[in-house]
Amino acid sequence: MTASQPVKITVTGAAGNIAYSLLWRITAGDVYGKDTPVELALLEIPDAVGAAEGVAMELNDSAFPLLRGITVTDDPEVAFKDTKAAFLVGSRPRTKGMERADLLEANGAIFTVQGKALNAVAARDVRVLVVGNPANTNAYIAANSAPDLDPSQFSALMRLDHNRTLSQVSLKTGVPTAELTKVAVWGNHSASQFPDLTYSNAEVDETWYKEEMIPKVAKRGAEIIAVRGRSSAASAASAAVDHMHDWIHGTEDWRTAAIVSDGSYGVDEGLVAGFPTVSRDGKWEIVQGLELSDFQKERIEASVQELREEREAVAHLLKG
Ligand code: NAX
Repeated sequence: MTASQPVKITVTGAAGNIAYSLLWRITAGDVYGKDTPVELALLEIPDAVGAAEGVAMELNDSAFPLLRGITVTDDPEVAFKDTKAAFLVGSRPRTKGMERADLLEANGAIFTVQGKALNAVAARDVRVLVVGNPANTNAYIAANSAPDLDPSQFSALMRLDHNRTLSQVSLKTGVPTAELTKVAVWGNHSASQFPDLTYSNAEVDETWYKEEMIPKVAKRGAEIIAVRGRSSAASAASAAVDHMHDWIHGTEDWRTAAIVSDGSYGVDEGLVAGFPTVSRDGKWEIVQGLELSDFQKERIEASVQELREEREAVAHLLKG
């Protein structure tokens, strides 16, 4: 890609909290690099298009050297036309009294439409990262609504869980996050997730790891809401940037990405689950050949079972 050709990047939920941080990081060049100009498409629901236009005004006011244009729209086919990277952040939040099944249903409707639109108009090598919850199952729905794209082009954000794990270990041991290796988070982006230190170089006490760290990381989203009064936003945006950056540029060490399973480690083929992965040649690859203990198998199976139940709850949306 030459410096004069901008890359089109789409962000949905553009008037929301996460986008307010994410868009600035993208436009600063933190995803594609400081020499790649960007053209942004901001997708919102009709009621929030006005607010997204305000976000676009502020982005323009930031005078980013790499910014080549912004489209604000409520039409997925406009937003995804020729896009190379889609951050699907917007989703229907869980409101008081809403059952998980209703949440899955409401989001299923959003992600079938967006998957179909990506299938129809996005660049053929588009990379899709679903951030909006329930992220894994929303990515599963989008991937299954896009038959002309490869399942490997769809992923869900579990890098925040990965980063939270690195951070907890670093705070406990004093070892900087960049020096910690082979950390991964398996399963669903939910309280059932399994942050796994089995292969890492972290020197921590087993009781702390199993009884304090795992639940702390798995429930960190709720803790942030309790303390900050609002859900994680800048840290989620930062993780989304890390995920897309590494997907494009590659990694040496392991990262966690929720990707479409090929059946590895007993995770049903087709489910979108967090795995230990590396990014090579522009693709996420599941780290192979790991021996799993009974403890690991149990934890992974519990989270995968939740993903199976979510798949079951949305199956009717994908018929026909
Ligand atoms: P906000 O409620 O601030 O913003 C969401 C925005 O999405 C709103 O402006 C809304 O109008 C828009 N939206 C809704 N439906 C849309 C559609 N069909 N097309 C386009 N836009 C649409 O939420 P925010 O704090 O930004 O969080 C966004 C999502 O990220 C939520 O689902 C949240 O649960 C999820 N998260 C996921 C994380 C992860 O690690 N995977 C962590 C952070 C966050 O909890």
